[in-house]
Amino acid sequence: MRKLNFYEFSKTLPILFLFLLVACGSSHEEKSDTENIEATGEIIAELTSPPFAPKPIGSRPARKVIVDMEILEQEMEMANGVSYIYWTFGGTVPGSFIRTRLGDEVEFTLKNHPENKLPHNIDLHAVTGPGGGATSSFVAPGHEITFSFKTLNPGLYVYHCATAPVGMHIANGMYGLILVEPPGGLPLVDKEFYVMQGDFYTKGNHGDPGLQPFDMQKAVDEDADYVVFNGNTHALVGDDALTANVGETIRLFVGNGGPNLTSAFHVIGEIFDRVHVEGGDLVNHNVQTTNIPPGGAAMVEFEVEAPGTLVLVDHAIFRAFNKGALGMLKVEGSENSKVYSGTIQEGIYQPEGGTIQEMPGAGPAPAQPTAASLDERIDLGKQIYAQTCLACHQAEGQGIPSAFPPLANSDFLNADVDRAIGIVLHGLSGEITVNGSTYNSVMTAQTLSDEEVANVLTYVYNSWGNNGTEVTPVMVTRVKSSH
Ligand code: HEC
Ligand SMILES: [Cu+2]
Repeated sequence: MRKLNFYEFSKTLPILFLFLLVACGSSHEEKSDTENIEATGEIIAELTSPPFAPKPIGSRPARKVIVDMEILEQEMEMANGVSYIYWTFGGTVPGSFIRTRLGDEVEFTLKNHPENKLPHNIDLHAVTGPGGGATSSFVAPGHEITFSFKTLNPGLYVYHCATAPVGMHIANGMYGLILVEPPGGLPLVDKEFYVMQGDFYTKGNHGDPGLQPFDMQKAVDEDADYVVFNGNTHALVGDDALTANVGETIRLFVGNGGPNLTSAFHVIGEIFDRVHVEGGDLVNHNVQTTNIPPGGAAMVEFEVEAPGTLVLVDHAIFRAFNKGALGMLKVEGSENSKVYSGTIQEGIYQPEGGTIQEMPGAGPAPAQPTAASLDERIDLGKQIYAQTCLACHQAEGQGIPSAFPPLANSDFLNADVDRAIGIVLHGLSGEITVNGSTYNSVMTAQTLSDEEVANVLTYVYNSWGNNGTEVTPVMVTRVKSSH
């Protein structure tokens, strides 16, 4: 390549300057323009569950878009024989896909199902405003809240719950994607899919059967048991694999909920023709692997030229074959020997990924156990604590300063057992003083059986320096009927 000498270079400078001026000028204009785009008329947003995305916006003008989303806490399968209590936006991990256009006015209603145990909120990275909406959307179980925002920047954005402890809400599956299309929409493709990676932390190791509670320490240590696409190890394999036909153009909306791990997103057997890097305007071409950080996204586009099974992985490859970050795109059609001679054998990756499938089944869920001794009551209570109370009162009952009071060595707890039973049964609000600090917050009523209330409180009373009281179901029933 010929080098410019200084003289030639100085001649090009003014042109360069002019170019920069125009570039800066236009981008400033764009931003103020988007604030002023008028939203006319009203539509109800089409929300879709993964792996599908709603219909493209096409040529529609900016509108008022009504989004109605329900938070559901529910047990679902993490892997064969392994289940987990997921906290979800819309009943799936990732949550429902929201598709908007630049300049839309989104009226967002967030509902927290009455049977949920925890308050939640939503932080949408597409929102310009405090906490991305989180400060306006905090909602307790059995309540709903509405807020609105205008989409000012096109791109693909993550949304997630931002309720303390934030990491735990995200680790339990509270994330999804919201797309803001430019006017006129993204170029049309034949198939679009919605895929989101997440890392999960369980008390047991990868594959240990049964209902697995969240493990806070492993999450802090970033020591994931599962790294998966769309919430579990099998969301995109077998009958649930993505499908396409030879010659089709594909767009993957790929997000990463984290909470911790950056994805080296790669499709085995394909080269990305285009990647909207970080979900923004910058388009890179001919990419093998793209980095997607937690709380980030990318749009990945390619044409499928030959039949066979393409394999979606996190190319930090132990995550794919040993932790679950593996999905499939089955391409059907006639051979194209110009591109590839021979078919990728389907299931070629199964022997390694298959370890997940070979775990012994957990069998039918056992009937609710009744404690026969104090030790058993404490054991059962410990499990309930991990699933129900830990999120707020923390693993060692230490609480969170000025948000959640401690249960460890709590003078308030130890002073009155009937009051403690009442708090778990009916919830608590208003100012209280625990170990000299005041709290003025809300604990929602917990939906537990009398036996469970007895067990969990017995566990608490027999842990962390508390006074060793045994709470029996009879005591719980008595408090209930005296109320
Ligand atoms: C959504 C968060 C949350 C969950 C889940 C939760 N609590 Fe609480 N808890 C609170 C808050 C907040 C307070 C203080 C309320 C106030 O300020 O009036 C509290 C207060 C208490 C108190 C009295 C204060 C103290 O520290 O001794 C007890 C006892 C208690 N909770 C037990 C439990 C038990 C047992 C569970 C599980 C069955 C549980 N809580 C689940 C948030 C929660
Ligand atoms: Cu949440």
